[in-house]
Amino acid sequence: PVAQPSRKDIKDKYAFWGSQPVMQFSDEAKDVEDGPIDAPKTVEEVRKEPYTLPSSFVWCECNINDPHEVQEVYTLLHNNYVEDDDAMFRFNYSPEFLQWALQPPGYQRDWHVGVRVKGSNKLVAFISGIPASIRANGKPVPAVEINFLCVLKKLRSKRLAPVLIKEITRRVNLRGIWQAAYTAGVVLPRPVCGCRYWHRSLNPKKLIEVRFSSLQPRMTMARTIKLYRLPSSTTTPGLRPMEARDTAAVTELLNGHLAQFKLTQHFSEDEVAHWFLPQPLVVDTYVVDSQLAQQQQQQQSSEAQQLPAGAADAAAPSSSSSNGAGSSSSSSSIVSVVSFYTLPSSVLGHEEHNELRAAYMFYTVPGPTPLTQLMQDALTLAAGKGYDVFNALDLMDNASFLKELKFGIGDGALQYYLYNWRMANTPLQPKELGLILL
Ligand code: NHW
Repeated sequence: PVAQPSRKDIKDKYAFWGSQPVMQFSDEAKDVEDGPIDAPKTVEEVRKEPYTLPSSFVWCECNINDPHEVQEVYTLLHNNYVEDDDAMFRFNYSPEFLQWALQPPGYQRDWHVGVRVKGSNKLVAFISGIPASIRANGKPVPAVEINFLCVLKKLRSKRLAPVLIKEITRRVNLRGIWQAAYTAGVVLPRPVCGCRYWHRSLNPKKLIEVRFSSLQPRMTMARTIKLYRLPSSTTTPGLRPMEARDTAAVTELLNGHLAQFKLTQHFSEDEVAHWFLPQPLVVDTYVVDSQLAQQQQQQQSSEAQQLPAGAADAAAPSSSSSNGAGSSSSSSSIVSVVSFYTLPSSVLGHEEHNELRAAYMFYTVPGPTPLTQLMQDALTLAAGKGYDVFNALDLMDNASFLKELKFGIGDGALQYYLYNWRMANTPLQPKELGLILL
């Protein structure tokens, strides 16, 4: 079992999605050209009144900066958001994470849409959008990313979700944006790409105890623990946490790297600062700083010279540590980036454990550092910080390290979608995809 939603069989009729400007299963691949699906509209043509809710509910804007209101959204999601098929785990996004995820540069408060019960004021549904510059087949597509769609369990199957989706669409359209990207575990018309989650055990004993994973045949617990043991320190010279002064360099590296993918995001410096500067229990980003690597090597070799004869060779720096050496400005000495975010899952109905601490791979730019080595270091750092599992999708170049680094494939798929945008040559292969939504 995994903490991800799983695939639902493709239905033959989608009452709501069949009426929306999204690619349909019936679209012939040969006819598909990149571009919007709906005829272009102006902001003036967009409906001014909110969509009608059943009479006992009202719309609200959730102020994510307000400690009480972010707690209300947190509680709704904590009790009602995505579960795995067997209802053993449920995503448990923290309030701090929600503040980060929902308030990037250019965020709009009226895109944090809630539904409350009239009278009691209880928050019973939520959907959010944030601005993002998407690139699809090389074309810039100003868009929103939609996330955290949630309806209270007791109010399910009453067609509230389509109303939430139409209302956020209206509010986004009112600001002159006509496209969106989103992901879901369920199959809807029509995925631009289907990805799989892979899981790397960091704390196999706990993962087995909570039945996230099981003891493999002919394996003992002791052997399993040994199999997944990681080194106590990282190996890439010059690896250090990202700092504000690295922002320009990281932006350049990231956009340069992402340009090769068919569906991806383009980041401004402000966005990079927001999405990547480390925040405890929200996001971790490490950079490889070639100047630091050089200093570490010099220090190592001067230490080695003070060692008895013969020991110097063993302490000599490895050749991979000369990456990018010779650059003089501190910003351009950054050659690689690796990042992950923190998304725990609640463990449902277990006497001993109530939380699974999961790190999720975020954007990574290997540069001259071998990706497998960089990811091994990310696993080492995550294990050191006490995470139980490290999750990664099979997108970008990830297939190159997953098996070697002992990730196992999960049973949940993650589908990627675009709203009001047709993309030629889809579905993409996961290795052509360079977009990560939270
Ligand atoms: S995916 C996570 C979604 N949330 C959860 O799974 C939490 C637990 N589940 C729930 O809260 C990440 C409910 O089951 C939800 C559905 C609310 C999911 N995406 O109200 P009804 C995101 O947040 C369709 C889209 O009766 P319900 C991304 C379903 O196929 N549609 O169902 C969100 C059916 O339509 P059909 C989904 O169970 C992206 C209709 O909803 C869906 O009470 C949103 C049934 O509605 C899903 N995950 O509530 C789209 N799950 O055509 C954004 C079900 O089949 C689009 N449905 O009849 C772009 C908008 C912005 C555009 C701007 C230009």
